[in-house]
Amino acid sequence: QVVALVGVPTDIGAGHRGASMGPEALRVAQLGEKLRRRGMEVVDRGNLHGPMNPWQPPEDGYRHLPEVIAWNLAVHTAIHQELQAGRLPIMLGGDHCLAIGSISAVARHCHEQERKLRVLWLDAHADFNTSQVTPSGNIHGMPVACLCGNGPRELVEIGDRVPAVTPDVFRQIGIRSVDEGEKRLVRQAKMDIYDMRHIDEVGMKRTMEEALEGLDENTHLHVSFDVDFLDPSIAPGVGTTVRGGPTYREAQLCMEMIADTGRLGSLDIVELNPAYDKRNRTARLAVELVESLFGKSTLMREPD
Ligand code: DIR
Ligand code: MN
Ligand code: MN
Ligand code: MN
Repeated sequence: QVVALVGVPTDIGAGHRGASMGPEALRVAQLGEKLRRRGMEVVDRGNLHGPMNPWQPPEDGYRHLPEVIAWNLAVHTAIHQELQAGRLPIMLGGDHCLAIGSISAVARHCHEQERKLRVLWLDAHADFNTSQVTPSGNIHGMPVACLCGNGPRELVEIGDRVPAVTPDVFRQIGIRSVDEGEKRLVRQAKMDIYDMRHIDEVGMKRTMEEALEGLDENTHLHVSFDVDFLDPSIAPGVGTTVRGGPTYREAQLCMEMIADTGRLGSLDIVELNPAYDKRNRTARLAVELVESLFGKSTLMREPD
């Protein structure tokens, strides 16, 4: 399996500047080299290009909508091309609005290959806002809603069908910040949310067993890893920290259990913001976790 790194250097959907530096921070933390050391073939496609961040206030509930559309069209094309060529794409974000482009590409690939799709959404946030309920207008708080058909036409229509996916493909893990209007929407859509209270109550092991239940050899597993999933004490380098996230060990177990499925087909690493970091430690942690996601473990373990 060949891994393709696709850098998307923009913070166009975020409420803080700096996620545009994420791709280079991950390269500096040696993401490609670490995966190569694990015996994988890695190609780095460099960075996609798109409009500058004009840093304007929201209009009609959306900040920078035309620019968000342009970036996501570029992401969709690039990620679909890698999947079609049989490679495993890793999108180096960039803010989380870019998951509209990447996951619509994965969904299209699954339709073409007649494969099932499961998306693990690792995040402090549900990212299910709409222009009606958003407290910020920031589109990085809306990608799950857009992918499910609830958003501006130009974003909802990216891909081969509308909606690109249905809510049942998602399993959201680590959630601990959902806005007031957004709570109603996630309930209406019956989103499968393993929030921090659930992880507190049953533990990460049981949570991941539940989230990974029902995968088979025909399922493509996509992981959308918003780095603010992690507790800010270990991952300060994100724009919107929310305390009470998974610890280092919980995050490692989460990644290792995903690796054990052998079904990982594509990955987003988003919201990494080196401007808020010190000594690139959050990028280095993200790379360590991605190594686990690709099968690094302490011992040679047999499945239970
Ligand atoms: C908040 C923050 N829910 C919003 N969202 C995200 O503005 O919609 N922060 N995704 O990372
Ligand atoms: Mn997010
Ligand atoms: Mn988030
Ligand atoms: Mn596939």
